[in-house]
Amino acid sequence: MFKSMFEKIKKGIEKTKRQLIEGFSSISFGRKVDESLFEDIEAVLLKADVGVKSTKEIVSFLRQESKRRKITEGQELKELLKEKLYDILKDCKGDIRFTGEKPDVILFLGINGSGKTTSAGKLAYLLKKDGYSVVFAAADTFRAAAIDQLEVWSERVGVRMIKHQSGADPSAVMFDAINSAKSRGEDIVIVDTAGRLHTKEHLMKELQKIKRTIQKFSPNQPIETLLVLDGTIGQNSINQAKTFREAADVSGIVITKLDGTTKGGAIIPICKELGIPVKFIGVGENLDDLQPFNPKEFVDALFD
Ligand SMILES: Nc1nc2c(ncn2[C@@H]2O[C@H](COP(=O)(O)OP(=O)(O)O)[C@@H](O)[C@H]2O)c(=O)[nH]1
Ligand SMILES: [Mg+2]
Repeated sequence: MFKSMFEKIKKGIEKTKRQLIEGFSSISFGRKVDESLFEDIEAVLLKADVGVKSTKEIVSFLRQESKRRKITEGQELKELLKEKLYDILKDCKGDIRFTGEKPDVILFLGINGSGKTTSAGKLAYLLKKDGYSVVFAAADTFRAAAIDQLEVWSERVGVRMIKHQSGADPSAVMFDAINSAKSRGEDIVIVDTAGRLHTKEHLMKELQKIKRTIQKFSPNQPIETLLVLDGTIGQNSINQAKTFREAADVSGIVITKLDGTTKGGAIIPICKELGIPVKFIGVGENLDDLQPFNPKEFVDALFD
């Protein structure tokens, strides 16, 4: 189980890995440490969208620390680099914080196309596999197609879904979904929201209304407000995330599409600059393509 998950992550971040590894194999860690090796590492990190700031920090750490430890072999420098990446990412993780209230509510936020509905579906699959009963709230009522898309996931995963007509008030859908789950004693409501982002004020109002509705049931909810970021836009997602962070208490980040991007290195500045744990990564479009983010496995997979 653990092994297959590891393989999956490896496969998922293959493109990122290729970007890093190909760079590394072309420079070859099998040589002595010299100035050009640092330059090559720097170029590779920048290409993987680690960002100027983090890249500088990493490379200057490598320079100083390799001097201090009297490292002369490229292979040892590679280990030092892994150590540093792990050090940056190690606290950037977290499990879902269940309260055991029935239902616990998990809210998905993010702009259109970031992967909210897909991640909601995949998370439902993971939770169901763990024995939880899950209900979807189709609170993206903006487009009929959005409701249909969630419905497809509800059939695939085998979980109930509460929906209204398109154009209905998202809060009303949520209210019904929570009520319905509560009366049946079900464990978790997963809320799929619309990704409209007119203005910050608009976003804030909408999110506050959603929150008020949820808190009519319990002040402890939602247990998670997960912000979904599209991994293919790399570091550009950071500003987007800051806007959402100001509008809502984002408790965790989901980075999607890490299977299809060379910009997966952006997870490093995302972790450093936002101070919000990355709870899951999306590595494909199948049911089992959502992984709890595990920094150690992630770094190992990059260098394996
Ligand atoms: N390759 C890949 N595609 C994904 C992933 N997550 C979402 N997608 C695709 O991204 C597109 C937008 O996803 P969707 O869930 O509809 O985004 P939403 O608008 O935020 O709900 C869809 O075509 C998904 O299949 C992922 O982890 N990997
Ligand atoms: Mg959607």
